[in-house]
Order: sequence, then structure tokens, then C-alpha cells
Amino acid sequence: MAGEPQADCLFCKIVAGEVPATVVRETEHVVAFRDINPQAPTHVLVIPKAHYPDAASLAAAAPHLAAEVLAEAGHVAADEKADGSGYRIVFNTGSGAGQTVFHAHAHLLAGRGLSWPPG
Ligand code: DGP
Repeated sequence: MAGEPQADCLFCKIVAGEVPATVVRETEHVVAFRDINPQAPTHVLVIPKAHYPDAASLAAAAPHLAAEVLAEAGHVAADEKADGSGYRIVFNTGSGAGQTVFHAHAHLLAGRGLSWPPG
């Protein structure tokens, strides 16, 4: 059922505390933690605690939760002092776009120059 924890989902396990993570922000519905393989000095993943496989399904089923994920990404950027110099929020969606964990997550990238287009 949409939003229910999935036994085989890595990020559901992080939400449950079964896999450790370096959490930088947490609300009732959202958690933000450092990426294990950072691509920038600041690389934080912001996820809904409820399981949705990607950003589009999250936004369709729970638009307020999608908005909270975005708002929390902005708070992380401010916490990391990245809101002045600029930052990027990325939702890889589908394996062809580089999504490897099928639990919706925003990448918050900051702390270095970010070129465009991305690879
Ligand atoms: P994506 O490729 O867009 O699905 O992003 C998944 C990200 O998850 C990727 O940047 C690496 C990160 N990641 C994978 N396993 C772990 C883990 O066990 N802990 C943490 N903190 N991040 C992980």
C-alpha cells in the first residue's frame, strides 16, 4: 500500500533505525541524512519517512509531503550556509536517470561550483 514501509527498502531501514545514518534534520514526516558517497562538500538526502518509490509518485499521492521534503531541503541548505552561494536539489527518477534507491529522495548538493547540464 502506498506510503507503507517496505521490508527490502534501504531508506525504510534508515527511517526505522535499522541502518545507521548521519541525520542532520528530522521532523515528524521527513528525515535528512548525509549521503554515503558524497558528490559535493554538502550532499544530504532528504526523504519522506513514508515509502513512495520516486518523487512523482510521492507528489501524486501526498503533495503536502512532497512540499515538506522540498522545504526541508531548503532548511538543510540554510543550516549548511549554502543558501547564499547556491545549491542544487535533484530528484533522480528512474534507473535511466541514475536512481538506484527506489524510495523518493531529494539530493541537496552544495559547497562547490555546480555546472550545467549535469552528466
Ligand atoms: P539515487 O542514485 O538518486 O537513487 O541516490 C541514492 C543515493 O543513496 C546515492 O547517492 C548513495 C546513497 N546511499 C546508498 N546507500 C546508502 C546508505 O546506506 N547510507 C547513506 N547515507 N546513503 C546511501
